Formats: sequence, C-alpha cells, structure tokens
Amino acid sequence: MIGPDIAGIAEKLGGAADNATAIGQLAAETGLDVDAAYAVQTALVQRRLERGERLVGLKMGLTSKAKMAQMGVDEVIWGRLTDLMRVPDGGTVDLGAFIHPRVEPEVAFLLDRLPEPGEPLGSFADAVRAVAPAIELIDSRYANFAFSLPDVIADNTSAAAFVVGAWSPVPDGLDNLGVLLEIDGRVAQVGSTAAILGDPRRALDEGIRLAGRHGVRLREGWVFLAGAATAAVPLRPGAHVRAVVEKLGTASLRAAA
Ligand code: 0L1
Ligand code: MG
Repeated sequence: MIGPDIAGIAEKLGGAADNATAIGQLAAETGLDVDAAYAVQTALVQRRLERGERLVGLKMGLTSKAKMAQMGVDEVIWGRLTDLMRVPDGGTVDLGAFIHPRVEPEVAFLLDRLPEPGEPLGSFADAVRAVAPAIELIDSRYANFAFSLPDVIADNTSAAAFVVGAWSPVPDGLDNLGVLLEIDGRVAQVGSTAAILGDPRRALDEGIRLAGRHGVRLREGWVFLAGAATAAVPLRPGAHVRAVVEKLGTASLRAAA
C-alpha cells in the first residue's frame, strides 16, 4: 500500500509558513496517522535546516488537561525549535511573518546532562541547568486554527517563535507557581505552572520519552519549552506582551504596529 506523501505534505505546510497563508487540514485526505505526522514534522524542520537554521530545542504541546480534552487525546505532543524562531527578550516581532499568531506563557528549561537513549530521566537537577519564564508564539498553518492531532503534529505543533527571559537556578518547587500573561499592562490570563501536566518537570520526562520514540535525542544546551500555563491569546499589532512567572521573573515581546 502506498503511504501518505510525506515530502509533499511538508512542502505544503512549509509553503504556508513561508507565505503566511493558511491552508486546509491535510491528515484526513492523505491518511496521515501520528507516526507519519512526526515524519512530516521531521521533513518540515529539515527544510528549515537546509536553509541554514539550527535546531536549538524542543517544545511540548497540549500539556494542559483543557487542551487535551479539546483535542480528545490523552498524550502530549512535541515539536522542534530552531534558532530563527528565537526572539530576544523584549524584542519585536513582525506580524506579517505569521498567519494568526497567539501567545502563551510558558516555563523554559536550559538542558544539561541528559540520559542515554532508552534510559529514563534520573535527576531533574542533573538534566536542567537553569529555568526561565518564556512566551511561546504559536501560529497554526491551518485555517481557523482547526486541525486534527496528526495535522498539528505535522505542523510542528504550531511552533512559530519564542522568547526566553533571564535564566535562574532551578528553584525548589516548580509545581504551583503563579503565572500571568499581560497585554499592554493588563492581565489577560492568570494561571499556574500546575496546568503544565501537574508539574512542568513532568513535561521533560514526557519530552525525552516521546521524542525518543522517533529517534530524537534532546541535547545539552537546548531550550526546552515545557508547555503553556494558560490559554493562548491572539497577538494584535502594537501589543506589548509580558509573561510573569512567580519566583522566575518575566519575559516579554512587542508586536510591530
Ligand atoms: O504549544 C502548544 O500547546 C500548541 C500545541 C498545538 C495546539 C495549538 O496550536 O493550540
Ligand atoms: Mg506552547
């Protein structure tokens, strides 16, 4: 039996991102399942690497119960981060590069020594050198942000850009830190790091396990985005966005007017 056209689907998704133009969902018509969707994601990211981008990390998606329930799934998903996606803390993004960007407050880990493939994560303190508040800018390449699970995996889990605030040593507890997302100085979302799989540290176990299934090994020096602590908010022209995470500080970005 002939399987889905992995390269062709990656090309469509890559073109949608390059032209900042939404496309329709692809999984149902192409018979894409979760494994094939990760193969598309690999091809999609490879396209970026061939243009000179570098892999700099991994991100977790659908880490809140609310997002999982919305998608009818019980497993988180993961995507890849490249250097071109990183926006300096306090930096400005050009909205012309995106289709319908949304921002969500996250917690980032700076990875240190990681287990060998197939080995479970030993000590979190050995694996993570530092933590920081972060903002993820997600931008589904599908019209109306509507997709199935294989669709969103193939689309690199809507990854588009991210900001990491100042790194701090890992605090004692990460499981119930207050999180705010502010837009233009007003609180837009309130949450807790507990929304990230009950404890963002769990996201790292999941990232290692799930990426390992597809032969992807996390690397020392990579950034790991553990997941969103609140719902995502549409990013409007001129908006100033700040994520505040208790004990960790802030990360911010501005959308060009
Ligand atoms: O980072 C995320 O949780 C997003 C995962 C993909 C689903 C979405 O685009 O909302
Ligand atoms: Mg996210």
